[in-house]
Amino acid sequence: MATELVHIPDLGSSDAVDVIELCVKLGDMITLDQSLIVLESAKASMEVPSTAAGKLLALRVKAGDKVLSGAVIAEIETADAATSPQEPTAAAVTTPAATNTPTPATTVSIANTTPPAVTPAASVTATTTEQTALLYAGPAVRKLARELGVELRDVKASGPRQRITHEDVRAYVKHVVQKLGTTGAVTSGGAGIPPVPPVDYAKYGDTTLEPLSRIDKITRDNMHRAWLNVPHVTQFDHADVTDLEEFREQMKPEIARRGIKLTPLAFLLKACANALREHSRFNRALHADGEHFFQRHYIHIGIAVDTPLGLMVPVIREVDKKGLWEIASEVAQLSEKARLGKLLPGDITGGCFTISSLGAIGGEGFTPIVNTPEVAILGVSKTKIGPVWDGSAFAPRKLMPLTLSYDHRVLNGADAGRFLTFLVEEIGDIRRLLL
Ligand code: CAO
Repeated sequence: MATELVHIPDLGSSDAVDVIELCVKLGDMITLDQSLIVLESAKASMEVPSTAAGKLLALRVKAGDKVLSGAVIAEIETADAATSPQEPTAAAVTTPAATNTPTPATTVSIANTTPPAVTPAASVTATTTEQTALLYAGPAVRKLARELGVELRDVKASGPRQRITHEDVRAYVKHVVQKLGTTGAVTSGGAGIPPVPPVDYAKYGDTTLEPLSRIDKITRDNMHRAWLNVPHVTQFDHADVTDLEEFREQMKPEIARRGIKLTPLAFLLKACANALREHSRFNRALHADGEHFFQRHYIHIGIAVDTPLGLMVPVIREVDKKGLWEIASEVAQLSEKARLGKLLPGDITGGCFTISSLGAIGGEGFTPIVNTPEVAILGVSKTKIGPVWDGSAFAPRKLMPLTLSYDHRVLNGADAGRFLTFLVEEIGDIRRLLL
């Protein structure tokens, strides 16, 4: 018998994330890849799988803790591991040795603590007593709350030691529904925005009131923020993808051999990386003081992914330095992770620009909302065959509709015209992607 330590994987970010749920309890027999805990950042939640199989001897974190990459989360007694556990340094864990039951009295307030140096070994930081106390709920209750889109901090606890029960969550939902009645009055965001008048929908037919999912709530807030803050303008064009599609057709045997799906999106990502390099104003972000801008010197591009959980935007890093196969493979991996709800904070942050492709779904064009603080976003619609004048006659060509929405505080119409024209040229003649 030996003991193995399980760590928080590389989150791809130096920000601490919340432990929102423990999925296992002491003494459980753990299988490889079984989810041990659930982490949640501002943008996503993720389950941390076990890297060892065996009996759970100790949990070093508890719900409400904040953790960083590399923190030890569990000790597992394995049947055949040869190594003994490497103990974290004394400074590694600032919360008490974790048990399944959080003990608010022994948690340390951040305000009273000098934060330890951030090293993988010193990665569990303390939470405030208040925060921990508010998060007293078992995994099943947390799951229910997540499914119903309920913030646990809004729920009044009635269980022993201020524990939130299933009933508390249901009572909260009932209370909200009663409060809203059948009108669903939508309040104004303030700042002089006129509120939408309430409507008694039940007057017109049967209705039910359903909660938004957590990801849908995040999208709601992000879109509203971008819509209110960013003066949007959208530029339209078509790229002639006849040659690109012919090339993809020729590549079919190699696509099959490599097992990597080479869709137009990989070409678009590469073309956008070139466009961002040539038109660096598109790689700016406004400083909050309104007097400066940040000029990014890297090219990370987000792709909007439609998932059963809601809209997510994983980010492909350093697109300018990658080849088409590598990009295509990352698109497949990240969109799969998004669909499984397994994106890590590092997968969804740091984007410079976004592509939203509805090409596989349909439509002739749409005006995407800028993923602020980025300053532009490309919308891609379904390729159709259309007539193109070749100087003497109309020829049938494959045309891909492209729309570019941009933040008019940072970019002008002429910038957008140049950027989109450049993109159309790159996609129209894919040899240019090499330049
Ligand atoms: N025109 C015609 N066909 C297209 C196309 C286009 N513009 N873009 C892609 N296609 C084709 C692909 O080539 C593929 O067909 P083949 O297998 O024959 O090559 C098929 O459509 C399916 O593509 P896909 O969706 O699997 O892959 P993708 O690389 O085009 O897109 C992803 C990946 C993750 C972007 C996509 O699956 C997705 O989630 N799109 C939705 C994005 C979204 O919701 N945007 C709105 C956000 S705002 O609410």
